[in-house]
Amino acid sequence: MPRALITGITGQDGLYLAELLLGKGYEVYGLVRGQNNPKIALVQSTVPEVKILTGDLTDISSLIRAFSVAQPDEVYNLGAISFVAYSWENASLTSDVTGKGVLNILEATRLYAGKDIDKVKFYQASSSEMYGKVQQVPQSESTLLWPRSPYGVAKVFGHYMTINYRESYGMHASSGILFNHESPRRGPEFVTRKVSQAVARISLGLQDDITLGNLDAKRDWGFAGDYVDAMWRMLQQPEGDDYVVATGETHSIETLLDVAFKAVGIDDWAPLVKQNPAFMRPAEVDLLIGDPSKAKDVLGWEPTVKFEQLVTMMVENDIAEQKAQLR
Ligand code: NDP
Ligand code: GDR
Repeated sequence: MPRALITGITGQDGLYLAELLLGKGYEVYGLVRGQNNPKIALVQSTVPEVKILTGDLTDISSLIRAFSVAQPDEVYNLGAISFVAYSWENASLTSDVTGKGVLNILEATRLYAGKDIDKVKFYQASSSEMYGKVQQVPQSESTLLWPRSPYGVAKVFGHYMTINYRESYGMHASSGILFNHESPRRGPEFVTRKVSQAVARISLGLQDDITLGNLDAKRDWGFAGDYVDAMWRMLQQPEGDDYVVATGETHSIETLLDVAFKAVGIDDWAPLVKQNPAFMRPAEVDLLIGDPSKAKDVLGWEPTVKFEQLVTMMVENDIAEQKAQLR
């Protein structure tokens, strides 16, 4: 039975990846931070077979300990401070967790492997946020990186450190440059879920309107369930490498609002949407659109959920959740 260690198990991707790996017969270990993390209950109810280990990406000794218990064949580093807006207000912490945390887990992986570097394969959750300022459209594995947030800068550090461990030590280390991916499990601070929750509540008469920031930004949004499959496929290749994972389509926040409101029968959403500069960012990533050709050709990976389907799924899920809370 193959063994996997996942950091960030309590997050959106951690849960989908755990489900995928358990379905393939893996023994799955999940790293959870904090002394009494309230999200342990979520992991236990969603994927009860996962074995929980305590640890933090900023504490290398906790990672070394986790490796000695999990004895993994595959490591998926999904843990991070992942909210871009928060990263300006907590830039140093974001650098420690999202940046240096990657070095900590790479080093723990190397120490665990010892002389047999082929013993373990490593996945790093890199991000389209590393592209930042638009240099090239669509963005591919060779596009220049120009991050526009402390989060993006920290991810660039982790990305190159992963490449460096591959080149220095021959480690099977892969970096997935994943574009935005969403689901009913997306955190409510991110724009898609903020919109799907608000639209659900407005349609049920529980909320009057929604306040957002920049409506012009464009993102390449896919479904998280599809994207964790790409992570697994990367680690099944003979060598580690870097791959863009995206749909190849982009949509603005305005289009997101169009589709979400349409799902509840509202065509004219303008009176229901307010804007507040508090939700604008000091520097914005205006346009993301990925070229997933390499993932398609080498990994045989393709997205299965279209944008409209994804947004409708999220709104319908939130309507059901809101109704359940009313009962
Ligand atoms: P989430 O924000 O949902 O999950 C982040 C996870 O990281 C949580 O489990 C969180 O734990 C954990 N974490 C935070 N701080 C630490 C720490 N100090 N030590 C260990 N774990 C920690 O993110 P997603 O699931 O959406 O994303 C997974 C990864 O992929 C992240 O690295 C993200 O940056 C990256 N990514 C995501 C994309 C997306 O569109 N979703 C696109 C590209 C990259 P806790 O619950 O305790 O806070
Ligand atoms: P992003 O996702 O920054 O792309 O990072 P987010 O959903 O936070 O923002 C997307 C775009 O929407 C605009 N926006 C708003 N965003 C939020 N959160 N709240 C608002 O009210 C709002 N109004 C407009 C933003 O300005 C932005 O342009 C996500 C995270 O999952 C990262 O961890 C990951 O690396 C990248 O996707 C790829």
